[in-house]
This record gives sequence, structure tokens and C-alpha cells, in this order.
Amino acid sequence: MSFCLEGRVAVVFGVANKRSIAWSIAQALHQAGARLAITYQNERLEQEARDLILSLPGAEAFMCDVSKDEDIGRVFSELEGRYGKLHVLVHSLAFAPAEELKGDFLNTSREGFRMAHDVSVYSLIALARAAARLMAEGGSILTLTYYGAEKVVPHYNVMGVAKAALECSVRYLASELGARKIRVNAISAGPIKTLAARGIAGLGEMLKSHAERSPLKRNVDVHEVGSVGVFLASEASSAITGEVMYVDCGYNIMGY
Ligand code: NAD
Ligand code: 0WE
Repeated sequence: MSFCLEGRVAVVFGVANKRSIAWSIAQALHQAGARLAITYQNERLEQEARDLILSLPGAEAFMCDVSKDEDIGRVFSELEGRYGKLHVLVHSLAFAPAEELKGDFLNTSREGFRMAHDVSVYSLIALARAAARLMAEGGSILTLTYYGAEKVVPHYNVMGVAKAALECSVRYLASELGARKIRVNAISAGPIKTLAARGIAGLGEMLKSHAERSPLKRNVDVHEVGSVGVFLASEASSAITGEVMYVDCGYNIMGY
């Protein structure tokens, strides 16, 4: 049993800034000894993301918009040329148009639904396919999900439907990739103040209520997601696949 990732190559998708869950996971993987490739979405985030990524010794930065097949193809051919093989893939990204996270779920638009599922769900399938080709020695694929996939969280709306599809995709991918010694799991994190959460109306109240109701009587620290990321990426979790692991201070177990 080992949490050590020395000699392992990991690619992490979804760093926007220092608050990103992807960044915490990347730092933790680095501390465990992994060689890191880290991606950011676009030119808008480039300056901040590149500076951050290059501050991790040995880490390399790549731009990838996961809604573009060409970007995914280019990044994985760069990874193949640079590292030859891959052991860990972290998928830490999601998007729905802002208006879908405000009003009624009943008013979800066709385009909002399509975008949410394309960026937040299909991308896991596309990245897993590209990564699996390079995981000749087996590997571990991780994604990030949220409780709104299974219970109604007001205003999470179409993202809840997308996260339900994401969790289900984790099971189908785990089933198919198991024979190649590739594991696929999701971390269901409690609410954390990141860029993706900051714009949400009522986030402050939600964090307060989460801290009051969770068994541990507090909110999740982003570093606690990083360490579970290392666990799921490493041989310490070698018999765990297709699973959703809660990193939420126990919030999900409560009925009242
Ligand atoms: P974040 O804003 O730091 O990360 C989201 C990332 O998605 C950003 O880096 C953004 O650039 C990227 N992204 C969006 N569209 C993209 C595209 N087309 N191509 C490439 N990248 C794209 O916020 P975060 O909270 O760290 O979110 C990471 C993951 O964690 C998401 O899947 C989110 O749903 C999940 N999550 C977040 C929380 C929370 O409360 N913050 C809780 C549970 C799960
Ligand atoms: O998965 C998420 C957020 C994902 C997200 C955030 C944004 C904000 C900016 C996806 N798309 C967008 N689009 C934008 O334009 N979380 C788990 C954080 C989150 O989001 C909520 C939450 C929580 C928690 C939205 C409503 C209610 C609760």
C-alpha cells in the first residue's frame, strides 16, 4: 500500500487560479512525487494560470478548451511526445451559462442544457478516451462532482442534471476500463469558495448552513480535497473504482 506517486505522470485539467480545486489536487500530487502537466482553459486565464502552474517545480502548462476536439487532440499529442505515458488524469471543470444557475429549472434552455452537458460531462468521456491510450501501465481517472446530482439544491438546476450524468459516466467508464487496470472515481466535494462558486447568490448562507448541519460542524478546506485526490490517484486505493467519494464533512449522511 502506497500513497507515493514517484515515477508517475499526472495531467490535471481545470486550473483557473490559486483557489481552484484542480490547483489543490495538483499541489498534493506534486508533493506525493508525481510529474505534472496542468491545463487551463483559454487566453483569458493564461497569465494567472501559467504563473501559478510554472511555480510548481517541474510542472508544465497547456491550454485546452474541452469543448473543442482539436484542443483535446493537440494536448494529448503534446503529452505523448513529452512524457510518452500517463498514469493519472484529473478532470476538475464544469460550466453552465450563468442564467441557468439563477432562475427556475423549468426554464432551462436547450442551449444551456447542451453546453452544461458538453463541457461538464462529455469532456470526461473524451479526456478518458485520449488518456487511456497513454495509460499502458494502468491508471487512475478522477473527476469532481457535487451533492446537487442526487438531491435538489436550489439554483444548481441543470448542473445537478449534468453532475448526475457525470457520476453515471464514472460507472460506465470504470466498467469498461477496469480490464486495462484503469480506475475511474469521483470526489463529491462540499461547497468551497472558488471562482466557480463565488458568483452564486446565497453562497454565504449555504456555507453557514453546511457548517451547522454537517457532522464535523465545519466546511471543507480545499486541501482536504487534494489529499483525497492523492489517495484515489495512488495504489492506496487500488481496489476502488466506479465510486463517488464524499469529501463534505459528512453532510450527505444527514436526514435532518
Ligand atoms: P474553478 O472555477 O476554479 O474551476 C472550474 C474550471 O473549469 C475553471 O478552471 C474553468 O476554466 C474550467 N472550464 C470551464 N469551461 C471549460 C472549458 N470549456 N474548457 C476547459 N476548462 C473549462 O472552480 P472549482 O470549484 O475548482 O471547480 C472545479 C470542479 O469542482 C467542477 O467540476 C465543479 O463542479 C466541482 N465542484 C466544486 C465545488 C465548489 O463548491 N467549488 C463543489 C463540488 C464540486
Ligand atoms: O459545480 C459547481 C459550480 C459550477 C459552475 C459555476 C458557474 C459560475 C459561473 C458551472 N457553471 C458556472 N457558470 C458561470 O457562468 N459548484 C458545486 C459550486 C456551486 O454552484 C452552485 C451551487 C454550488 C455549491 C450554483 C447554485 C447553487 C449552489
